[in-house]
Amino acid sequence: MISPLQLPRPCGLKNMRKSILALLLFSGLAISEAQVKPPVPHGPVPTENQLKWQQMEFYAFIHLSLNTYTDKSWGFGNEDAKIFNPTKLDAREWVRVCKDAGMTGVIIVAKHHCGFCLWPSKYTDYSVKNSPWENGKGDVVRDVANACKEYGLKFGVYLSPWDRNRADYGKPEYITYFRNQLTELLTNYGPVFETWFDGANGGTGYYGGANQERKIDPKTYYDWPTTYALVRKLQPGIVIWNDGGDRADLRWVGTEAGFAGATNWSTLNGKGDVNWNGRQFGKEDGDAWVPPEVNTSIRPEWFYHPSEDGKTKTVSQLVETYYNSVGRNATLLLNFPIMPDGTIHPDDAKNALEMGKVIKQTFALNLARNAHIEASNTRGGSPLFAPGNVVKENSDAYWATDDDVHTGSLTIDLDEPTVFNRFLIQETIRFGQRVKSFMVEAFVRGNWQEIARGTTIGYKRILRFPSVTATKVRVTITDAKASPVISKIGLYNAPLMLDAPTITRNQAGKISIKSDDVGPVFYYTLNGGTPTPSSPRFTGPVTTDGKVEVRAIGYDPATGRTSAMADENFDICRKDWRILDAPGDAARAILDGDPTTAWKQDKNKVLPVDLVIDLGSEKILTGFKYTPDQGQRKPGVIADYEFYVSSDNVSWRLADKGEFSNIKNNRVSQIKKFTPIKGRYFKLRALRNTDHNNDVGYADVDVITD
Ligand code: FUL
Repeated sequence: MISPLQLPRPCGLKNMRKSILALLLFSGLAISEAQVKPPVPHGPVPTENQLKWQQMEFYAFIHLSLNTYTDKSWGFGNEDAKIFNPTKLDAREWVRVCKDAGMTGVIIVAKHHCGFCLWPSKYTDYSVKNSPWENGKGDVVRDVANACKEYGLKFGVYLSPWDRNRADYGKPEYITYFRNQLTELLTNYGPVFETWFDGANGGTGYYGGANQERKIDPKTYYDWPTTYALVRKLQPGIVIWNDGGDRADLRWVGTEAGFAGATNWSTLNGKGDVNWNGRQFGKEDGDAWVPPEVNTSIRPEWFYHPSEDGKTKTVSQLVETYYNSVGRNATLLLNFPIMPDGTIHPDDAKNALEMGKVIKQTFALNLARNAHIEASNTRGGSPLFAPGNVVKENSDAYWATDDDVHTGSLTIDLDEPTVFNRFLIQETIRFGQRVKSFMVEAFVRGNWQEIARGTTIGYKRILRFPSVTATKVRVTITDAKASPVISKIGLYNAPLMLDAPTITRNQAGKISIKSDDVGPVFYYTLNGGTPTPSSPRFTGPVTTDGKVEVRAIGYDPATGRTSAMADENFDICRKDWRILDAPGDAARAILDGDPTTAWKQDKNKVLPVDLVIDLGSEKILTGFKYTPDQGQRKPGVIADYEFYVSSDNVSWRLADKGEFSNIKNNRVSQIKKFTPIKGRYFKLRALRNTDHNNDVGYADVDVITD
């Protein structure tokens, strides 16, 4: 309050009245501003550690172990420690790549399921100290921790709860061993931002020579609450990742393919089982804050396999992964499989760096930074919660509405026509996650037009759409659990990624063309001609029947750039096909034209196992195509086959038999040709799979006709 002594000196009655009025207004404002309180948190909220972790957004996983030398995904636990010799290992080089790619931390796999330790643990001999690397004096964990310190990245550890080397695995003694190792890792290497407890648990293993199958109950065996307490005591700033057992600080998204659900709640129920939906989308009314982390590898597998050279995710795929993780309220944990010599493969480094460059470039300039913003409602009318806060850089300020206002809009006046194709929005999550849905409109040539819609926001949500040129943008919160609290809004103009598009045809014969980016338009031909921007433009599925060669290019309307050409040959249309002996509709995944969907035979069947398809009418067959399941879990990749043809589904003629060569290492489609043979039914018989068990799976099966 201003005391009477501080009153401005009157100079005439008129001035005095003015001064008093100003004083009243000023003090009135001061009182009302002080009275407008920030919103009250709604539902579960993040801890300080979770908040800091989420701001890290993008960080790395490093997989290097004995598997790197045996070409396996999971070691059995009996591999010789002497094979570990990454002679060119330079952790500073790894961390430099991570930093230059825009990552903020590194999680090193200190011990994978095989039990081999990348640090000289004093509780086992199965570690680097018994390897030739650095004459047994090396410590990979120390090297990474030091490099992280040097480059200003955070450091994290993965310690596999499952240990296939230990004789005591499955007994209570192992838990003491596990905690001792955890204590080493969380005490001797400085601050640790995250610890990762892999869910893969129990099964066959060496177990100190027992060579047994050991089953444990992951819910009870590890006594997680006690381990969590230890972790938090040793590292007060840490977050714990754990999919199995008791709920930790972070959740898995249910897939290692690199995406979280577009609707994404950071909340989950603190107790009880979590299913696919819970992992992918969270639980709107969950009672605990357990945000999602997307973990995926830059190659198909986690460890390095020479057969995956050439399969590094492309820059467009990596950028897509970023939008499907960081852009969906998750973080991105991207893995580098280290090569036997201890280095990151040049392709992996190159694509990660390029991806980082694209992301940096895209989000460098918020085109709304100088905009004038108006809100349909501002909390208590107070400038503290003003709409303009959403474009203030490096500020904790936010826009909030009155408590009883759960919907509302912000109108962003850009002053001049502005081109953009990305919309970014963030909630101030320390008040809880509130928004259930929102819509974005652009003011184009005097009219409002909807350009994007979203469901949840959370920490960060990014929407992509083809470029628009607009003078104003309106964001409307259409539904929320409580009054919205928005910390940031951004408009960006991303350079389009122009890879050759993907062409698919579904069972009905409809052709689809798409690419990993949103924005390119596609031109195509159906007669083998070279597509150009004057060819037909793809605007939606194109119906075809019979054999067809489809060629397509992507085109950026803003720059006139075109992509490389994609070319696909399709044989007869599969609309009349029926898969016999396959209950339910799931087997249709074999015919849907989408190589990412697959169907598996009943797991109780024993090889040989048949897939029988009715083509609907007689055809002259000259070959067939098999595309194996691209997934990681029990794909059932057929290695040896027989192919039969029949006219009546009773008497069968063998058309071809053989092997799908190298299919274990390279799971691409394989085409087999044979002497023409007429028939209405075909039978693909699986004689052996690449894992020598009875699993049989198919992503796609097609025929070649005369
Ligand atoms: C999985 C493990 O089984 C893989 O080998 C890998 O370590 C990945 C990060 O988690 O569950």
